[in-house]
Amino acid sequence: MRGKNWDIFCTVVDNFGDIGVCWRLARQLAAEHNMQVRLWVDDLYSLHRFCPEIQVSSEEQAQRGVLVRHWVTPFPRSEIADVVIEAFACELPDSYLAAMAESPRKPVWINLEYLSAQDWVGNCHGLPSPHPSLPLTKYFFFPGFVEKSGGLLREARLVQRRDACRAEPAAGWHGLGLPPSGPEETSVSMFCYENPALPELLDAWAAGEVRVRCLIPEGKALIQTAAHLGHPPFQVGVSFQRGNLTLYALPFLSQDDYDRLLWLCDLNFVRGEDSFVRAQWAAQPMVWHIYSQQDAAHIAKLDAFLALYCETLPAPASLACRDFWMAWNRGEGATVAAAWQAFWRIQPDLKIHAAHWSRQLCGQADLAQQLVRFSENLL
Ligand code: TRH
Repeated sequence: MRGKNWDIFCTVVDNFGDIGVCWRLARQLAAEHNMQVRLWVDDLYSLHRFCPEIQVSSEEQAQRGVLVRHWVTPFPRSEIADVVIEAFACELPDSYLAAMAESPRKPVWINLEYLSAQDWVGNCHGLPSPHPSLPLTKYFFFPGFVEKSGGLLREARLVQRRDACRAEPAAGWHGLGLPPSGPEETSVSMFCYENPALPELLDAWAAGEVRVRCLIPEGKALIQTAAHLGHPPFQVGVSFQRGNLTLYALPFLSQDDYDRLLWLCDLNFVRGEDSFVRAQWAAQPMVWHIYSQQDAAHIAKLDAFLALYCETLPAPASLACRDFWMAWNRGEGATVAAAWQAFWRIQPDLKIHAAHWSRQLCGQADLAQQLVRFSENLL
């Protein structure tokens, strides 16, 4: 049946967000919409980091219902799909594009864009862009938080799985190889870019009155924390205590385990795009370290999200949340340490708010579902 074959193209620019989103989307299209999905990715190693089953030297492999293809140059001859997703403006291989143009049955060609809460997204979502020389049209598909956007990735039964995991926290922690949170202990997950404010925040937690256990998967935050602690070496599998702060160095988790970590923690520091969305499904207080862009374009993006997210928070909580997020994103250590006190006090408000926000977002059709509908309308 036409419409069942999907090709997703992904280049890994840096970090894990691009392939993180594409892998999630590919799995969901296969599992929930019964699509035949090929995922073309130029860097199998990045995918392997959160999907350990991936064999990095394999040109073609079936994993979790998806045919994963190593995107190499020159691009191999291959049938074109019914729906072609070009993720984050990565350019399709010339030979594939030519085959699309020559085909009597043109595929639906969609550019999946980055997530933003900015107003213009609603006006640009779904717009066509005719190719300047070929008989093809590309459509822009924008994920987002509002009705006029393409929605967010959310698998079926995600909320039920989250709630079931939370109902048995000891088993959940055990599954991650960690002891359960102690009494009066606040568990915080830490995933961020290199951030000059991180050492001072850790120091503030160590000297603070609250018992914080901070869980840091392998990556930039862990490297920075280890450098800050100096001696003894702080590596994966090691825990470290200073004052009221206990630190745990975790391996880089599979996407499913990372979800569990977010569900079980009381507060999640996340970054980029995909972990940011997962933290919203975790429905716990969160702090977002946005991916920084040239000319500080990311600040407008951060502002737009904060405006939407804080809209229904009581004014003092909204202010404390905004102050902490802004200081964290500017990397101002002293300001972050000072803003932490007020941010800590609003945790009960934020917890209620996060649950409400997540419920409200669940009212939207999810991104995979919207993509399927969008392409069906065009076929
Ligand atoms: O890695 P990122 O910084 O990705 C970024 C953003 O997507 C950004 O918009 C983009 O322009 C840039 O990449 C190129 O953060 P993000 O988006 O949260 O992606 C991280 C992925 O890694 C996500 O799928 C969650 C996953 N992850 C795990 O599976 N296990 C882990 O232990 C951790 C920490 C993350």
